[in-house]
Amino acid sequence: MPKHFQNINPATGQLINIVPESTPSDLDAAVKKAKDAFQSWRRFPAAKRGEILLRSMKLLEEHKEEFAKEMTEEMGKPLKETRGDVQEAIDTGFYYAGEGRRLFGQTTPSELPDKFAMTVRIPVGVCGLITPWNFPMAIPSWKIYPAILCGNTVILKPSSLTPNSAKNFVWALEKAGVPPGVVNLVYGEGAESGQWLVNHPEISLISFTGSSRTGSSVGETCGKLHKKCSLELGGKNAMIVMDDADLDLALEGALWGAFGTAGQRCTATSRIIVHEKIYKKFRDRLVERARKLKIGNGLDPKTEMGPIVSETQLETVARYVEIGKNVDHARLLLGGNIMKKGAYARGHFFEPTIFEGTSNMRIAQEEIFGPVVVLIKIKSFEEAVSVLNSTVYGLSGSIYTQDIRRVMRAIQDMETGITYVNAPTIGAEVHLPFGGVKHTGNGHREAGTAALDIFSEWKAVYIDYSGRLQKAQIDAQMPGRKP
Ligand code: TXE
Repeated sequence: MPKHFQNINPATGQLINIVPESTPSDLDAAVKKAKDAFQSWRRFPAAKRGEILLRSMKLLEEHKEEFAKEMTEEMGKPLKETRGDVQEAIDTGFYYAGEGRRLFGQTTPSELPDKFAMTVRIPVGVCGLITPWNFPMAIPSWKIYPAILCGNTVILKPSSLTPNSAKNFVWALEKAGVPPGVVNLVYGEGAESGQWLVNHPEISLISFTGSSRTGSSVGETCGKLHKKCSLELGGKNAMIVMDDADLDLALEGALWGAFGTAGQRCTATSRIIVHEKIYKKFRDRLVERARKLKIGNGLDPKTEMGPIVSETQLETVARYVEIGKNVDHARLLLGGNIMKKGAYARGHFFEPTIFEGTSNMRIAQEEIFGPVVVLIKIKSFEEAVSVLNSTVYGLSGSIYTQDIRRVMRAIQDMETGITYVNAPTIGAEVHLPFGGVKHTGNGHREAGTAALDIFSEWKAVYIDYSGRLQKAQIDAQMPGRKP
C-alpha cells in the first residue's frame, strides 16, 4: 500500500481528501515520460505551444469560481484572494501565450564580411518545479507556463498542503491539449520527493520557491550537479511611512500588506518604518483598525483574514511572538495569541499582531510568515532606508511620501528586487520581473520576459556565406585590420 497524506482544511480541521504520495518508481516514470515528450515538444512551433496556453487560460477562466473555492478550502485565504490567485494564473497564461509569437533573439552585425550573427533561445530539457502553498495556482503557473512555452517538459511537485489547486491547474493544461508527458505532477513531502527531483540526473533545471533554508540546500545540490537553478526565497519586507505621507492611504496599505493572506506572502509587509513626527498617530490608528479585522473561514464573504495554513506554521508564528516578547522585549501592542474559542477552535487562527520594536530585534530580522508586524520609529529618510536595508533579505520594499526627491532616492537606494511608491509591499503584476536581491534568491527573476532567461539557454549562431575560411579576431583580411 503506497503512502498517503491528508489534505486538511485549515479553517475547520476537516479532512478534504487523501492524496497518494508518489513512490520513487512513479517519479522515475514521470522523468522518463518527460524526457521522451521533450523530443517532440521542443520541435513543436512555439506559436502553437502558445495557442495551447491560451486555451488552458480560458478553461481557468471558466472554472475560476470553483477552483478559487477549492483553494480556499485547502489553503485558507479568503475567496477574494483565491480568485486573485486563479486570476494571476489566467494572466500569466495570457502573457506567455503571446510570447509564443515573440521569443525574440537578437541579430547583430558580424565583425567579418559575408557573415551573419544571431542568437536564439533553446529549451533546457526536463525541469523540476518545486512550489509552496501560499499561492497554490499562481506560483505553479509562473513556472509551468514559461517553461513549456520555451519547449521544456516539466515535473511539478507542489506543496503537500495544497495538492488540489495544482491538480486543477494541470487538468486545465491537459484539457487544453498539452501532449502527454509535457507536464507531469507528482505529490509528496518535500524532504523526500523534492530532494529526489533535485538529485535526479535526468532533470536539467530546478526552479524552487520556498524557505531560504531549503532553498540554500537545493542550490547547493544543484551547484554540485551542474544544474541550472532558480531560487525564490524569503523576505522581510518593509514599508516606510514618511512625515509627509497621505496617512489614510498608508494605513490601508499597511493593513493589506501586513494582514492580507494572514501575512503568508513572500512580499508581505512585516516591518513598518514610521517617521517620528507622525508615529504615534499612525500607530494608534493602525492598532485600532487591525483590532477590527474580521477573522474567519475564507469562504465567508465577510472574512478579511483567514487561518494560518497548518499547525506547524501556526506554531512557528506563536514561537516568534514569544521571541518578540521574551527575547527581544518588544512592546506588544495588539494580538499575540492563537485563537482557540468558538468557531476558531478547530482551525489554525492567529490574532493580527502588532509589535513596537527596533531594527536589530529577531522579530524585525527573521521571516515569520504570519500576521505579525513590527513598527519601527525613525528620525529621517536616510535612517528609514538604512533600517529597510538592514536584513539579509531583499524582496520588496515600499515608501509613502509626496516628495519626488525621496521617491527617486528610494528607488535608487532600497536593496530590493521590487520597490513600490505609495502602495504596499504586495501587488506584483505578471509582466514585470519578480524576485529579490541578497538572500531572497540567486539572481534570477520570475514572470515577464525575465522568466524566459530561466527556462531557456541562449545559443549564438554564426552563418558564414563568404565561401572561405574566415578567422574571427585573427583574420588579417578583415577590413581595417593591419596584417
Ligand atoms: O517551506 P519549504 P514550508 C517560508 C516561510 C515559511 C517557511 C516554511 O518562512 O514559514 O518557509 O514553509 C518542498 N528539497 N516560505 O515548510 O519547506 C516542499 O515540499 C526539495 C516562504 O512550506 O521550503 C514545498 O513543495 N524540496 C515562501 C516547497 O519545498 C523541498 C513560501 C517549500 O517548502 C525540501 C513558502 C527539500 N529538502 C514558505 N523540503 C515564499 N518565498 O513565498 C521541502 N521541500
